[in-house]
Amino acid sequence: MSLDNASMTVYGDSISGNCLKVKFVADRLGIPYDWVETSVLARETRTADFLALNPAGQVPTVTWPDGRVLAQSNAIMLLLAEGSDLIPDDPFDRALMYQWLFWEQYSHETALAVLRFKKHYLKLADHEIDPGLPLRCDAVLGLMEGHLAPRRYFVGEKLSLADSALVAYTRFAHQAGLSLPTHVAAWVRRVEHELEIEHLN
Ligand SMILES: N[C@@H](CCC(=O)N[C@@H](CS)C(=O)NCC(=O)O)C(=O)O
Repeated sequence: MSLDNASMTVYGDSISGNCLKVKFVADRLGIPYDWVETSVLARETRTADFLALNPAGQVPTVTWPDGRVLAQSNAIMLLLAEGSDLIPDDPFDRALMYQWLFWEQYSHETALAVLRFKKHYLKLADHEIDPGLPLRCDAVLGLMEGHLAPRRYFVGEKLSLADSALVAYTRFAHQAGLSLPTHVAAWVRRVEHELEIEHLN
């Protein structure tokens, strides 16, 4: 499929880091798209029309005029970035990028994004939140800090999809009541600058 001549539609919620990942990569690579704002809080991902598109009822979901549909933020980013400098040429560096993408989904997003949602959007008090969740966030940020202390990017000393994915919820950490360690904070600014996205706090 050529992405050049088939314009895509992104069903996304602007408050969602997973959706913003798709925007970051498409904008960076100059890939045109129509953005259809789809609110999770308003349950627009649970309408019959949306579920017909993506039975998982989740954004981001991307469609093309020929009827193709693709979900999962990291799968979408990987498709958009195919052949670009956001995916390392070296096979081992590429595998490291996948390593961080899988970690992002399994360990990072499930901690930082969930804590942010509970605190910032559901307005839950601390005593209503599983005490293990902030601890998992601290562990995630500690691991990132250790990795970034001697380097500027997650893989191969240049921006890759690993950075685009991990920055998405890390830059919202203040909304989860978390403060970023030094090297993580500097990396967020660096990646925001490279992707030309605004700094939030
Ligand atoms: N692993 C998926 C997660 C997608 C996801 O959880 N999306 C949320 C918004 S961030 C959603 O659509 N939630 C609505 C729902 O589950 O009802 C991805 O990376 O795209």
